Amino acid sequence: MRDFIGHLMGHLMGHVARHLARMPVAAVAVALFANAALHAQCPTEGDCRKVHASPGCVMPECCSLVCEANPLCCETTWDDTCVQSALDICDGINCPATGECTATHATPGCSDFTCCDLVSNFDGWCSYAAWDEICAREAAEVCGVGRCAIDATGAVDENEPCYKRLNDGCGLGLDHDRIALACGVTFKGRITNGGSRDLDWFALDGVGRRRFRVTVEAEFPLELQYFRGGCEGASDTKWLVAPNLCTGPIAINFIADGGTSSFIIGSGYDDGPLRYGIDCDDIDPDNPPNPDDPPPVQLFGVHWRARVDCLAIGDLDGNGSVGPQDLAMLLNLWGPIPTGVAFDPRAIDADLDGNGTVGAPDIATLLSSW
Ligand SMILES: [Ca+2]
Ligand SMILES: [Ca+2]
Ligand SMILES: [Ca+2]
Ligand SMILES: [Ca+2]
Repeated sequence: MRDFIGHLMGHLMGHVARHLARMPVAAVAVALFANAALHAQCPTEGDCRKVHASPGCVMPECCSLVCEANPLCCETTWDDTCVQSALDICDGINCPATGECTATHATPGCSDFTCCDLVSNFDGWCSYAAWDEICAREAAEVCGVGRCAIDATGAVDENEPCYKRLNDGCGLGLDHDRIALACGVTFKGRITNGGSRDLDWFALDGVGRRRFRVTVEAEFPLELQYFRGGCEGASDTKWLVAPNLCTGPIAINFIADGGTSSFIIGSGYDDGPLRYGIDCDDIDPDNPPNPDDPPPVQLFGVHWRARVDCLAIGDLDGNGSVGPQDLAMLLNLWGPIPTGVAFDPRAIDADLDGNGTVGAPDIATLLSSW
């Protein structure tokens, strides 16, 4: 149902509607609480939606909202009036709630406040509609993972302030708006999704098929794409990889097609892009923040690091030379490339000429780069 609604809304009203459909609770909660400390007595024990003898209740924001309106709820007892206020005011604030965070359940929210709050902050659906399989997967990917910090000393900066979009490829037009590729160079940059979603595009354009290895690490949920073609006409996203958060560098050894193609760093999961939760505190000199604006939302770090290596096309194992192991790998993969299975860029690609089959011409190509 969620997929259907998301899909339908995406088609009907485009990006904005889809964004809103997934974001209502987080946006409301952050707007409400960013500038306000929690009420001194909140949170305490007891379900906000049920009468209990002790003052206060377990959901921090809801407890605060109710006690601001009716201080007795935090001073004497959580009675019928407090429950009624909670039901009226706290609609959609469901952290914590019944149910394991890593297990699917039909009700919104889950039992671990920190995890429930984190996931709901970037996927409002989870504390608004139901804790579905996507919420459970997101919880498994991000909850309990400490903040990771990457070391990008000496790397070449993408030079894109958080408030500008300078290398966003088809978002701007490909001609000048991608990071120029340089073999053997480590780049660093930041991804932010406050305002429009940041994507950092690398230009891989060239004559003929070429092999690259990209080694990437990030402080945020990382999404990698290979985009084939220009912005008009028949272009497509050939693959998408979303490794778990903070699991260290991942290396992808792949063959790029001849002509125009791009490698894209963004933020997201297997289930979709991350559109919320990595703001950045760069100040835009032309548009400084209003003191009444909520502060940046920083659920994750913003930094990424990516090294691009240009390999010989016959270097299947990516060890820097073409030799017997590469030939052995090619022979192992002899025959037609299976169709109808999702392309995995981490799989070894031995179809050096890209004709859909690993065969004699590919051996010739491999030997020519021996
Ligand atoms: Ca960037
Ligand atoms: Ca960018
Ligand atoms: Ca090799
Ligand atoms: Ca071939």
